[in-house]
Amino acid sequence: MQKPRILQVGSLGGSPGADVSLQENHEIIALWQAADRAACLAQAADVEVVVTSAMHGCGRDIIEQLPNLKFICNWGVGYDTIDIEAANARGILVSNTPDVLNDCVADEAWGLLIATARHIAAGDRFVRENRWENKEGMLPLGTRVSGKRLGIVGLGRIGLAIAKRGLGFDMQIGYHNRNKRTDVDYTYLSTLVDLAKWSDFLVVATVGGADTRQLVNREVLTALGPKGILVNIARGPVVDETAMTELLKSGALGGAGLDVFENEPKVPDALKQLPNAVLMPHQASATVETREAMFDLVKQNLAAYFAGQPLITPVN
Ligand code: 8YV
Repeated sequence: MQKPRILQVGSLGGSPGADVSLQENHEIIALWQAADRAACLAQAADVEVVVTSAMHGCGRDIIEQLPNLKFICNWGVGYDTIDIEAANARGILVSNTPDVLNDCVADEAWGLLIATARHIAAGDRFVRENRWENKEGMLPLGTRVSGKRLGIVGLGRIGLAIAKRGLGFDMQIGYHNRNKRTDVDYTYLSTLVDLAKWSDFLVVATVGGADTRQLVNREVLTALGPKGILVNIARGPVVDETAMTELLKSGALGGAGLDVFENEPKVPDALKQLPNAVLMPHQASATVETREAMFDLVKQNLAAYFAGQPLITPVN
């Protein structure tokens, strides 16, 4: 039997064995390996299915080149890099990988929070560079985490997992969503500035995309203040990166633990030079277990589509 043809926008190398596994059951047209992108898309004109990731996305340029496209299967929960409007206009189905990554993303948010508050990355450098042994002073004192106020921007599935961990640290939990949730009794702040003023730690866990672009702006960051710490495990463009860098540099913002950036993998040099920022290369879901589970969902959604069944985790 002929294998179904799929256009793969980018490698799923972050799930070990995923690219090979896809090739075993499908005829893969690998857009990211093509020297001539236009020619590759022309060759893929008959495909019904695109596999992509949050990083590689599937923009209007791709969608418009594929007249038979019926399904975009995304490896990742965030689909801000997929043109959902263009997909909806043509009735193209989209799936993502929700829930399976909530715990690991929340764990990493907490790793960044504690690493920033307690100078863990700076301390590691201090020891390795022999500055401790050479008695070059000491690290500055850290900020207490336990018992403080944890503010969450976007109390969705990942936000809830972050909040739950905060309870273990005896923290008060506050959040801002477009609407107050009725199923939790955490403190709801109706504006982001009020949440930032209230918070000792502000964790960004909202979806990306046009609606949340620069949501965490200069005013919000200023309200978080010189003792406040920002953590972002959502999407870089949700935070005004220029304002954040300036405020971190001047001390008007206390610290930042960042997994995501505005123009990945480019991180501004000014940010790299700041001792009060802890930087990670977009790794929040990057554990063996979670990446396996994410690819599993990709396979399940593909199998459901090719069997004419409803998708397991549809987006639209
Ligand atoms: C991945 C992510 O690193 O799920 C998401 O939305 O951002 C991450 O889990 C991403 O899919 C890699 O492109």
